Amino acid sequence: MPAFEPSKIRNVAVVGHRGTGKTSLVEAMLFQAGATNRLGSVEASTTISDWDEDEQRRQMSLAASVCHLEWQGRKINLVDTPGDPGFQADTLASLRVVEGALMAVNGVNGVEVQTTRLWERCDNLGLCRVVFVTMLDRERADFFAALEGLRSQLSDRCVAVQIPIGHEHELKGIVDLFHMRAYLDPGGERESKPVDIPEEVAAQAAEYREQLVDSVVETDEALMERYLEEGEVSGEELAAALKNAVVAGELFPVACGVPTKNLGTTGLLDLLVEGIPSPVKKPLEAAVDGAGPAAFVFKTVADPFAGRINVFRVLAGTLTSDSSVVNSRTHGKERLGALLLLQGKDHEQADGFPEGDIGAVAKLKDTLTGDLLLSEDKPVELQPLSFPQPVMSFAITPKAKGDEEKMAAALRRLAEEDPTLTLRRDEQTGEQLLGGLSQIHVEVAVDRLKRRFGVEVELHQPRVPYLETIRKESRSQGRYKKQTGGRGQFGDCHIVLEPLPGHEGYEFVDKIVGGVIPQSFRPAVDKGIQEAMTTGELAGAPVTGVRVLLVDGSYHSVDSSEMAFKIAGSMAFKSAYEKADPVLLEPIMSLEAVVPDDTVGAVNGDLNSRRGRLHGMEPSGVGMTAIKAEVPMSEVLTYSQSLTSLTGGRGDYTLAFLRYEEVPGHIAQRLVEEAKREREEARAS
Ligand SMILES: Nc1nc2c(ncn2[C@@H]2O[C@H](COP(=O)(O)OP(=O)(O)OP(=O)(O)O)[C@@H](O)[C@H]2O)c(=O)[nH]1
Ligand SMILES: [Mg+2]
Repeated sequence: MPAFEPSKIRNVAVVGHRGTGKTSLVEAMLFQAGATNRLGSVEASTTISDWDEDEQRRQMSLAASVCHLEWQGRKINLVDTPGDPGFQADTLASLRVVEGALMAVNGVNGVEVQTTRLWERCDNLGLCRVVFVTMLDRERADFFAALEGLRSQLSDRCVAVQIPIGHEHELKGIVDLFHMRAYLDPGGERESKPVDIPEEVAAQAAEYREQLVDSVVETDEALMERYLEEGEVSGEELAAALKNAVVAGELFPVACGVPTKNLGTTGLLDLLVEGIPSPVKKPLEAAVDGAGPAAFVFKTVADPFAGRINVFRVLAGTLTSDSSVVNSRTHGKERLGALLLLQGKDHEQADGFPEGDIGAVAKLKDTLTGDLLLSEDKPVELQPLSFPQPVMSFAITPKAKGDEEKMAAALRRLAEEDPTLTLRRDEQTGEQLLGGLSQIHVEVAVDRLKRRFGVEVELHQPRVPYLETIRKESRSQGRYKKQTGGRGQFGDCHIVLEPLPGHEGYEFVDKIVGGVIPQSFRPAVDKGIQEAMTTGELAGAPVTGVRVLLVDGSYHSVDSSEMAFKIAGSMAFKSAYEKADPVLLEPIMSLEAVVPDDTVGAVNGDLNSRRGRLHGMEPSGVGMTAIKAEVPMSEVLTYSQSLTSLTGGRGDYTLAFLRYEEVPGHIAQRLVEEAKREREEARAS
């Protein structure tokens, strides 16, 4: 493919709710433009963009896939993104490197949860949008209902530029309201030249054409005046005004069709060329203006064989192969070898990429998603990529003993590829925790560990990181005395424990007067106490929220040592702790679930039984309600399964840590007994 001027490039992220036909739509566009010779399908695992084995087995996109085609002398870069919220890292990153989004909407379901969320995201990023309503050949599909939903729930500036001819199984084609021509269902072949509008939809087409013209002229005062005076405007004027309105985000054209039959693709491609601004018209990052090329890495593929591939968008200048750049995060030099032009999994070598283009590069030393590559090391502030926090985590162990290191290394590789996959060791429980955005997100990671890296693992429910604290002031003495043969050991201290506000932190206050404990031994008391606090006497959890006053003590000029005072400190703490009314604390999470209206009662009832506290409800998208609540972490470790069954898979949720709170008495009692039993068992074995 020849190099294109920046003004002839269009970058489009294809986004939408899960299963709305994005991958099929990308396939249709590639086919119609001649970038591929056959129309592949998701069902037969033959699409260009869902090339990954895991995607094909699950018949869903799991990662962003970059493709390109040529249409009307323009290069269109298409980034097909996953609709499932578990895999939104790539979707969110992709939206950062394009001028426009193509929003796929299911013609049966209309606006769905993820449609609304992505729309808001596009609003925040100021992206131009084109909507495409799919599935019009399916039973109960209704383009006009979907259009109404778009207008009432997303924006009243959504306007139809195409309407269907016929419906459901009798769908025959679509009308292009802009040129007032029709495209008949090509049945999976290439769409050919448009034909006259069939009589059966002529009146309806005229009606919607008028709405389109009205909406467009409303965005242009001069045009509006002429329209009111003369009663009509020329096709060219209308085209120019529509283009301006779409680029300015004042109108969102709504097209429609059936990607799996390649119906509606021609009109859509025209619309992308016309409506989505080129990188020249809408510079992405003002911060990199000026000297030299700059590229932003928005995706990283960790291939166990080919190594790391970084996918980037050129923000300024031209990036050429065999040149050298600086990573602004590491300040390290990176040598660019061969540059790659991506078409799904295939790549072709490229000499360079101009400003605004999207390309890839293999084998950089230390470059990850979110990094900026510059011609020289200079300070540039880019808005960092931000990703959602994991909502669920599992304790993960290798099936084969001794595979721990291999597992950790493989997980690090996967996390490079997907920053929302997190691996961390829980200091308190010692477990390796794998965190993700959904059940299926974590399952896919486990599959990949096995298939790509040959590590088989097991997932367990993670332990809840309980804490302990005190509710009362108390005082105790710790006295350690030992006489064994030669030199003895002696340490003696008196301490007072006080609860700290908010159950947080630790303070050590030295109140010794007159040197009853020499200065040099006092830090040892502190150390002994802090060590004792790592495993509280109640349930073996760390103790927090305590102020310790060291008030008195005594020493022996020969037998005292740091060791002796450390032990004395620990003894004093343990005995004071028992008297200070200790209590267990548990993590409380804020939960936001979005569920179908008819399941709200069941979901709330279930949350109630999990000790949840409801904080509010509000409508969210068509027929959906957002529920906000606070729930103890221990009650939502496996919430994903419950929510799926309560909502028939239509609900989703996010969790975030809020604060620690006291565990209610009867539950605390059970936990304390369990911990006691565990400790006894550990001692016995
Ligand atoms: N009948 C019909 N089926 C369609 C249409 N568009 C897509 N499909 C089918 O719907 C299913 C989902 O399509 P995909 O293209 O994978 O949807 P997607 O939006 O990429 O899905 P995710 O990537 O998982 O979010 C596949 O089985 C497609 O063959 C359509 O217009 N009509
Ligand atoms: Mg897909």
